[in-house]
Amino acid sequence: MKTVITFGTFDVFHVGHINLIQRAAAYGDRLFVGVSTDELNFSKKSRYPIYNERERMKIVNSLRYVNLCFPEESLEKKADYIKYYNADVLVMGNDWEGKFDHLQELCEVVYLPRTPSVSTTEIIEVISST
Ligand code: C2G
Repeated sequence: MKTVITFGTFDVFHVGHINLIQRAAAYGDRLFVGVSTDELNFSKKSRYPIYNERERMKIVNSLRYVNLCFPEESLEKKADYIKYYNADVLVMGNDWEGKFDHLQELCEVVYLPRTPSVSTTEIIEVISST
């Protein structure tokens, strides 16, 4: 049983998110997803997500590719989550390229290309300007 783990905010869920999740799931037999908490987002981006963490986790948890969903409370806790969930592969979008190479001592680390031309930030900008 090969376990894949990935992390993200998944705010205003869009096709780029599902492409990443679908490809991540294909790396193993089950996929566990850490969803960034509202506080983690605030500390990184100085704003809260549009959808709160309960809503974002409900969306991610309802996807057929996802076997388990948990709150990601700190970017620095990735090693702890990998060990706790016995993950064999960490998959991240390539906006994080190289950032988690040190975790290769715990599991395989894979960076996947992002889906071009779609982002939560742009969606929010378009909606707020109309
Ligand atoms: N993604 C993608 N293509 C896009 C947009 C996003 O492949 N057009 C991927 C990202 O690379 C990431 C995942 O979808 O792997 C979730 O994206 P975000 O919600 O933007 O996640 P982020 O805030 O970068 O993650 O430990 C990571 C943190 O949880 C934060």
